[in-house]
Amino acid sequence: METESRIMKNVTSMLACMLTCVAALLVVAAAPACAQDAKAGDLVITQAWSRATPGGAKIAGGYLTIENKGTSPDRLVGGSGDFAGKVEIHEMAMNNGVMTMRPLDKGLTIEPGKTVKLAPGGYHLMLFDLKSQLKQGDKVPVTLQFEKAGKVALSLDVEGVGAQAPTGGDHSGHMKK
Ligand SMILES: [Cu+2]
Repeated sequence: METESRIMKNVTSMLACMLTCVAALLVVAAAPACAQDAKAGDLVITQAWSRATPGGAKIAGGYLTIENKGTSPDRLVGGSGDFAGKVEIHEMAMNNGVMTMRPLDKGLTIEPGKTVKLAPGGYHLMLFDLKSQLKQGDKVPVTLQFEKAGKVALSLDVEGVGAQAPTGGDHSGHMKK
């Protein structure tokens, strides 16, 4: 009997592990599905998202993917949004073993034929002076400013507090609204 229950335990933990792996795969596979694409000139912007903020938080990060389908470079130079007092473009990098972030004063260049990803741990939009809490399922409108493509309006899909990537495929959050 004891052996049997031990086997059951092993099987259960194996199953749990497999389910976790499958769930992780699903999240990755579903990522590009939901956020609306925005186009401006030769630029295509996809997977724009942000993270839910704890109550009282005044800053948040914004993440997106920018593809330059043209033949000349463009540059993301700034942004704005009604919900935030200020939007900056930041870079996060290791500096002497310490994670630091700094504003990109000259903006972020997107070379022709290249895709630049703003994601946790790297480039990101920094949203300052939030007027209200960002909640999971919200769509937050922002306007990005590019040197050549000009202004581009899009919205950030707000994901859960600990999200590392947009969940895209999970539309349940949107439907609740
Ligand atoms: Cu930052």
